[in-house]
Amino acid sequence: DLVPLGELQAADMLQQALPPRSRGSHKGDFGHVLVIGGAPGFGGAALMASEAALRSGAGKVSLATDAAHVVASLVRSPEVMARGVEKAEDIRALFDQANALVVGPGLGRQAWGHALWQAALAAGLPSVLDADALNWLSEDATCCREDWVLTPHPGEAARLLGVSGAEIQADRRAAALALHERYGGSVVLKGAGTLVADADGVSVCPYGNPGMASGGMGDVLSGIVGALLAQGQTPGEAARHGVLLHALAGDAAAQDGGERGVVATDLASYARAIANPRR
Ligand code: NPW
Ligand code: AMP
Ligand code: MG
Repeated sequence: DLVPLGELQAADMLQQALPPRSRGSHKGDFGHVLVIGGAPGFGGAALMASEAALRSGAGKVSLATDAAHVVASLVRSPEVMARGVEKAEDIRALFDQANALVVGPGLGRQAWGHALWQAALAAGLPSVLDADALNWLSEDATCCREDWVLTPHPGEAARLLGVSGAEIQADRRAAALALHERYGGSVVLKGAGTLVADADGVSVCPYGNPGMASGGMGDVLSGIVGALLAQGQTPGEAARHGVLLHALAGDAAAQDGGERGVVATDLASYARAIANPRR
């Protein structure tokens, strides 16, 4: 339960709960995340998700994105195996190597994004669905899986339930539970006081701050949760621990210089410091 802990206690608990790294471990022990997203104009979202997955301990990270974004990804994060994909067949071979997917950051609402969404769904791997994957989920009315984590903001939640954003915000707990009922899995309803709802009940994250109200923050969260899924956490664990790590990192970033101007790529260094015990 995320509620009663102070920040330091929460960080201690998180360190205990994150996948351990034994002395003899190798990259194959920490999973392989495949991020699928980045339509023209939204390349940064997929890059931020893949970088966040790497920085959250994933052993390997691949990125399937529009070909125009491959060079930028290689320059920014050469550790990420970035592939330009034109059509769904281009990513099928990548599914064999991955053990968790992050689908949706910057995926877009055009035919390209829809084809990749459908291929990702058919892969049957544990998945984080964010951003445009949630929009496709609402349109295709797909139901239900227990091995996915849905990370809607209130606007995306409204589309998924066919109601207004104001109705979501009027009773966030009921909305999170309704999303779980309708779509299964672990549901992360983002925003101040992020909720996680699934078969284990509803948790609220008391951390995070308005400095996090800037583009890309949700894309970073999806990469963090994907990395925890790939490292063997259950969807419920990955959702709760990922939300906590993201919010504590956002708070550390805001404490270090103020809320205004915190950007999504700032979070990685703080998340790393929080996720690792002090030496
Ligand atoms: P309003 O009108 O602002 O009050 P969209 P998106 C509402 C990519 N990105 N509380 C909001 O409400 C993403 O990954 C790429 C209440 C509005 O109605 C996606 O693929 C970036 N309402 C794509 O862009 C950086 C809230 O939801 C609607 C709310 C579109 O994603 C940016 C907006 O949602 C971005 O991540 C809240 N807390 N939050 C990049 N650098 O490449 C949102 N709403 O239409 O789904 O647009 O979230 O920007
Ligand atoms: P997105 O809208 O998909 O980029 O996601 C925004 C991320 O930043 C989510 O994880 C939100 O919970 C977080 N966030 C945005 N605004 C706030 C806020 N005022 N307080 C706490 N967290 C926030
Ligand atoms: Mg988002």
